[in-house]
Amino acid sequence: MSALRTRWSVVGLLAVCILGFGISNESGATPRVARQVIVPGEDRFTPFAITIRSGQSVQWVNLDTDDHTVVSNDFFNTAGHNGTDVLLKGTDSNGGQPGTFTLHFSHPGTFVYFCRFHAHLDDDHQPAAPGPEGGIQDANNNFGTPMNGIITVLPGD
Ligand SMILES: [Cu+2]
Repeated sequence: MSALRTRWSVVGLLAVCILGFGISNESGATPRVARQVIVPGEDRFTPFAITIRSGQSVQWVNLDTDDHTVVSNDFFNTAGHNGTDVLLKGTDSNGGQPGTFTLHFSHPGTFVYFCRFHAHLDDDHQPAAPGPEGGIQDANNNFGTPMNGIITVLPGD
């Protein structure tokens, strides 16, 4: 369990350190999309980790031909939107257009999520790769990486 906590602490720290520069300062009353998470033509979310401020929104854009999903991992999720389970249509099932989905985050925390088509949660609530039927194949032909991501929501300005 301590290894589990350490792993997620590292993920959160990396998100803050590496992606903190990507925080945009936007003015205006209406919430606007601060960051996008792209599904390229393969089974992954990119970037894996992003950081936003409370009051900002994130938009997922599925550029793949296949459908994917955004599912909240409620065991780790502290940023709201528990129970999220949304189909992110691929271009094949969406008239040639990328499927999109937007969430607005109104308080700090982490939003940990996965695609239930290309990952599942193990006994420790960690996303696990589904094997050759899905997930990300590396250069050595292993399918060790589940399709998942994390959003760190920092306090607002
Ligand atoms: Cu997927």
